[in-house]
Amino acid sequence: MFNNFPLWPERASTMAGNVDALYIFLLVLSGLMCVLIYTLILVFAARYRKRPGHVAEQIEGSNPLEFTWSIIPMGIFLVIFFWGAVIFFQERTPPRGATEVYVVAKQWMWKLQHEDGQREINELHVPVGRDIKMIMTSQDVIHSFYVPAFRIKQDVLPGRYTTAWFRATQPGTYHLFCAEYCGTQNSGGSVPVGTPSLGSSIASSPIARLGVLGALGYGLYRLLPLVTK
Ligand SMILES: [Cu+2]
Repeated sequence: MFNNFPLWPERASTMAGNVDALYIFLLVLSGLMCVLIYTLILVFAARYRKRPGHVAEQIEGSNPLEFTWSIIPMGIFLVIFFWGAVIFFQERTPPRGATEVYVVAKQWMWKLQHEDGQREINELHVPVGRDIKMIMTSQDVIHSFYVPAFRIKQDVLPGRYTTAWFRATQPGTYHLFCAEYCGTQNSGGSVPVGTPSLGSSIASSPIARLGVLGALGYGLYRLLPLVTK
């Protein structure tokens, strides 16, 4: 139903539904609180307005009231905390056996290299239904790998590796943005998601097809100690 809602990007990864559910929960909760607070303001303003013949009565606190308005919000905040934490850990923990893609960001492009050495620029061809883990670094400034349809966004920093992962759920071509203001031309790319057969044909292409530089880069990635499985 939300796929046609213009304020929502497409949902094309296993994570997208979870992130949206939490977001919608926060939106509805904030909306309800807003309505409740403004309604009470209006009701109390009318009910306890200054009138001739009425003298204000001093109210000296109430323990049940204090406990109620402390415990109920605390419960709600804890729900938000644990729900958010579960999604955070899912997003931060690439599944074992994920297919690795090496990503180097630079002004202004994404350079991506598959496990078998195949390279792409500003495009990441992946199959549906496979876990893809990006191991990323930057050649110059801070960039941010952002695919709205997958609900993933991860800073890409010079001198450090960061990772992100996703599993695409439907074929299509999705925007790949840089979500950092990294220069006068923020880089933009796409993630074409194909069928499993397309993906396996990409994955099975021989490393021998690489140029010398590509093979060197592949070897360097393998050697660097920070690249983890
Ligand atoms: Cu950038």
